[in-house]
Amino acid sequence: MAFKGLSRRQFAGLTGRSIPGISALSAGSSQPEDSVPKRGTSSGFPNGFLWGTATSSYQIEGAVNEDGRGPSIWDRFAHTRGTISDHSNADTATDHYHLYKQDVQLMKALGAKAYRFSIAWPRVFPEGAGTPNPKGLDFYNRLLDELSANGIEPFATLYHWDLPQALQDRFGGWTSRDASKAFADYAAYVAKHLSDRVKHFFTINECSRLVHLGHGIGADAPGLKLSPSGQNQVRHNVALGHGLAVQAVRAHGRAGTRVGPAENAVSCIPAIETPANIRAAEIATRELNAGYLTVMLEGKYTDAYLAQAGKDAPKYTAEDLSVISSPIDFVGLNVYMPDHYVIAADNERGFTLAPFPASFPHMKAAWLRPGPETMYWVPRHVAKLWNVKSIYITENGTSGTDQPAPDGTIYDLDRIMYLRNYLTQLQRATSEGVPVIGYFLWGLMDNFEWSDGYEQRFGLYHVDFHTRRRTPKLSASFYRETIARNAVA
Ligand code: GBH
Repeated sequence: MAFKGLSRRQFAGLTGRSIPGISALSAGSSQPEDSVPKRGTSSGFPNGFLWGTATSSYQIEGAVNEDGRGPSIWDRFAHTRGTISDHSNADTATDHYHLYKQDVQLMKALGAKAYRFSIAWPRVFPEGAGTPNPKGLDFYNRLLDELSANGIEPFATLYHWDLPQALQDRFGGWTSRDASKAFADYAAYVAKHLSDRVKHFFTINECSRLVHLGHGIGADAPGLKLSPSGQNQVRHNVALGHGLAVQAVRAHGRAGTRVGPAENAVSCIPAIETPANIRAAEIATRELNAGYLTVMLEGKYTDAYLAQAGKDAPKYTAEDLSVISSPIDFVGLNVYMPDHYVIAADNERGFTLAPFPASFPHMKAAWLRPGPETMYWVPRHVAKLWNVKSIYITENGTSGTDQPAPDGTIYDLDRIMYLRNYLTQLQRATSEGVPVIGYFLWGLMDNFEWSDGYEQRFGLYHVDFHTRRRTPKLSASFYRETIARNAVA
């Protein structure tokens, strides 16, 4: 099978142990060495802390024309000349649609007990609304059965940017609140059919990127460059879609189904950790996320947000705001980098944002500035500002050059450095009582990286996009050891 040559020998080689079979790669096989400090609850992560990996449908599935799937805005966008840096698309991507069983084994080999994936709306409703396509849902039934057979808990994202193209054509997608309503209908259908096995749903992945890159600068599908008022309305419609989906999951999911957002909150870090800067960073967090987490958790737009928008403010009703702020069970946070270092200031806002010096380092992706303390401050601010009781880190990771060395191994030491430092800061947070209860590493494997095509690799597993073969990078061993060391029986 496609697993051959992959991981066993390489994993064994990397860990200096002979590992006879795939199953032996799971968490149990990897006991801490004597020299490695044993982490109990005092020095490690809390009991029951969930370790997982994450992916999204369009980035990995491929099979875009199979089993009745309809086109999404990302199919259209990727097939438009000049949108994707390497002129690729995700027609095949990692071919996860066909290789999902193998991919579940990749998770199992890490000892990961949770998996965050997204459901492709255009598989379930090829036209976006109306008649569902049972064959599309069946793929997720197969995946869920496979995860369950391997002891991996599913966390499903309802929307990771692959809007059915039909809805873009019919009413302009998220520029219309009809999209928010169609999203709720789709969420209701998915919750009804999958909540026997999926206990945790995320509504929308990264509202802010969907709004800004998709409808502001046009770098993501649907490639629009709307006016400020147009963008503000999209932002509101997306938030409304989140709220309506929360209600739909509650109404149609089985008792005990949990739901929340998966946001890449604008991250505000105290430049120096003084009480005044920490307070300023909290204020900045609330203001700079006004159209996203703030409205979801407070049920109102901040005065500063509305004042700044002026005549371009979105049109909404009081009822909208109460829908948007429907109670959620947890907040999911995608944490990659510091967006702003904050300094307290005696001005109207109460803070200033320090400019980044040109010499500030970045990972392979130019936007990805490493700032491990982001992993501490973002969940801490969210828990403190809004009294949030449960937080999942829904994404964290980095791309790298990931070239195999002459011995065939991918020594992705930059990724390991990044992860080690971020996880140390995560542990700082949990040890201080910040209620983070799980962590999903992005990503399980290299994938279609949106407008970067296949040029940015974020996976723990390397994917050869000609053969689709998966090979663990050194960071896969790092993550496996991390999980094993922190697995508290
Ligand atoms: C995540 O977003 C996505 O959820 C995931 O699908 C993706 O694979 C992963 O990142 C890795 O990129 O080009 O200067 O405009 C991460 C947060 C915020 C990162 C917006 C890219 C755009 C920077 N993203 N940012 S720029």
